[in-house]
Amino acid sequence: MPRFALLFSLLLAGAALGSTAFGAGTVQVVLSDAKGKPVADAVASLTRLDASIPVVAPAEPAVITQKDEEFHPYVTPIVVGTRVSFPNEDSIQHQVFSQSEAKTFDIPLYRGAPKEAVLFDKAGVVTLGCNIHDWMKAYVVVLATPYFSKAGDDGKAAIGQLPAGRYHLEVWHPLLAGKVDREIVISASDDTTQVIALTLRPDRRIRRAPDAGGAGYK
Ligand SMILES: [Cu+2]
Repeated sequence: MPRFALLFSLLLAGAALGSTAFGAGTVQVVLSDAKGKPVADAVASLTRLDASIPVVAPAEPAVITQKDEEFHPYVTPIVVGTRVSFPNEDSIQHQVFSQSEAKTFDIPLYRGAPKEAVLFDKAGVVTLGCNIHDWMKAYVVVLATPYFSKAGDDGKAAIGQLPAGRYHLEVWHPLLAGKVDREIVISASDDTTQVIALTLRPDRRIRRAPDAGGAGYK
């Protein structure tokens, strides 16, 4: 086959399969506070603007454990339709409740594994508490997009496998003041980095467990 004909058929194949056939992009979101310190536990999510992408909930529930009178992890991002189970690994009883609009529920005091996992069927942020240990707090971030990542201690959240297109980038953190809201364009097999300085409210959580010696959080 002459070279120009081969090139032409490759172009045709590319046009027929669409841009996703040429790979997928990755966005690395680098989050810091106003002083430049990395921000852990922030959830970065990308919502496609030029196509609607369905979310598929995992068959297995996510797990938020109660241990040493705290919820672990502190922030759990999931997609709409995911169930979450709340095993209690302490020897004392805990309760779990939420009064958030995206999910209101109440699991009465229990030890061990509660009877069933809780279904999160609406997008939004759900604040969890335990009604006998009021310092116990955790967040479930329920997302209507499959493209998200939670920042580690280095403040970095990587979102991969992104088809080329226009996306709305959002960042959520329990202490975030204001909003992070940008539109970005991903080209296939392109790696892009978004560096974002977050304005955070002061962390006023104080642990009041008797064995905590009144120590605050890091
Ligand atoms: Cu508790």
